[in-house]
Amino acid sequence: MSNYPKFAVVGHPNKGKSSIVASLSLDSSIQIGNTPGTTQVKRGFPLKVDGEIIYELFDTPGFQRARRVFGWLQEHGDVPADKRADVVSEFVFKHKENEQFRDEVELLEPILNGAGIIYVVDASKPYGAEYEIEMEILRWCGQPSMAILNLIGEEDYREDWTRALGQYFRMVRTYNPMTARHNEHIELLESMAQLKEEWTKPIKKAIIVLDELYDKKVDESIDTLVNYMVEVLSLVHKQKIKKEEVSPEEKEEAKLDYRKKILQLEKKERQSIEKIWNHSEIEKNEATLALERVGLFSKESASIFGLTQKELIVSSVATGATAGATIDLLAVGHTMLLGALVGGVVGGVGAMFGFDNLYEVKVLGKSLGRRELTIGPMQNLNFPYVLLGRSLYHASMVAKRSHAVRGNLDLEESTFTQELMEGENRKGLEKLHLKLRKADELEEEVLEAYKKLIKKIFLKLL
Ligand SMILES: Nc1nc2c(ncn2[C@@H]2O[C@H](COP(=O)(O)OP(=O)(O)OP(=O)(O)O)[C@@H](O)[C@H]2O)c(=O)[nH]1
Ligand SMILES: [Mg+2]
Repeated sequence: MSNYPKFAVVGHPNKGKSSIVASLSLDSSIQIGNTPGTTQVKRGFPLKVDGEIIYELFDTPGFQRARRVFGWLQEHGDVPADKRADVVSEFVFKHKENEQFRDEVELLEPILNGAGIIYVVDASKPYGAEYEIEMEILRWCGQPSMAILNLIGEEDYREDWTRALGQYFRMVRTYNPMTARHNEHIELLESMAQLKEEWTKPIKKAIIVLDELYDKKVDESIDTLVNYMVEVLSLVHKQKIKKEEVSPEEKEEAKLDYRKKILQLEKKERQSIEKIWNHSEIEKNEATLALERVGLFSKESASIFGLTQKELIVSSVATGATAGATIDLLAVGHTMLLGALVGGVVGGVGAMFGFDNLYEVKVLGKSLGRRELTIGPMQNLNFPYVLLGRSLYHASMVAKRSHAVRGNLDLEESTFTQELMEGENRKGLEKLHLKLRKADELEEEVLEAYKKLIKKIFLKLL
């Protein structure tokens, strides 16, 4: 027998059992539904770190015929307390093929095989004595047990529930699988570690492993994000040209390719972040998809930039970056500036100060046939903050997302970037941006300082 702790998550149908399993096993593939009976068979979800299982949770169907089961147990159970689990085993053995008790057989099996009991109730609904039958059956199993109060709705009957559950379970804890974050996960594990002496050590170890894993995910996210920033900001697109001069078609084509590359890099960065946090299958909302369709600088994406018009005006004096700028952003004024950022692709206000004017198109090479057109790096002073604001917002939303949450990730609400624009932060960030804009060589210290700053901001967002 394997020696990692196991827990069976049990209870009434539709009380958030599967949601709790998803949240505690960091696995978003688990079926969760708003109609009772979503989970039909038991299934173990091991939490693996570096190939090693640190604990396993069993998702189970809800009780269906608790009263009948308990009736059977009482009928056959005129035995001392230490023999009661044997009676439950006998029940399961005798009813394995009986369709009537399929759900009870499914949920009791892992417990009889040694799993601890996590009994889940919805404490936003009033307590009712009908739950006592379920709790009695679980008590007969004789396994270490705790109850979880899940608040699915608005109301709060936790006091009544706690009084009742306290009669049956050694520990009663509140846990919200939809909003729980790393800290709450760890707190719950600390309680679970107390349930049985021989589980204390492995669960304490699991806590250490999970804490380390979390820190690693943060660091990997920062690396991913910063590498992406470096890649995009220093991006230079090159293209051969046919004649002495660049034709308008060639220029258009090159610009499109340049934009496409930026979008591809962003997409790649998003995927890497989602993979780090076990959210690879995540669907992003309409706005994000629309953004990909129309491009980074569409009007539709203005709100996702997370930048207010005021924030968009980066003082070129304060950052000492005027030299590298193609246009004086302060002189443009904020309405025009926003237009410049959002209007590039769709035209409109951006025509004059649009995307097109924010990078240089150069022709290099001496002889015909070898001549090249190059675009980039992007000269716009705000461009890095737009990228950074969007990426940090996305990364923090992914990192915070519980694995019990289904449905699209909504990135429309972004109002973030204040942090980026604050004096000290901006100065620190601008050092790297300036170098990338000028295509200067990157020093390790500048990059490290940048990472440190991004990490500080990211942690604040979590
Ligand atoms: N708002 C909110 N919804 C929750 C919470 N927990 C569960 N839900 C929702 O409640 C519904 C049932 O959740 P499940 O996790 O599938 O419940 P279950 O106990 O596994 O249900 P069965 O498998 O049918 O027995 C789903 O729609 C969940 O999204 C919660 O804490 N808050
Ligand atoms: Mg379920």
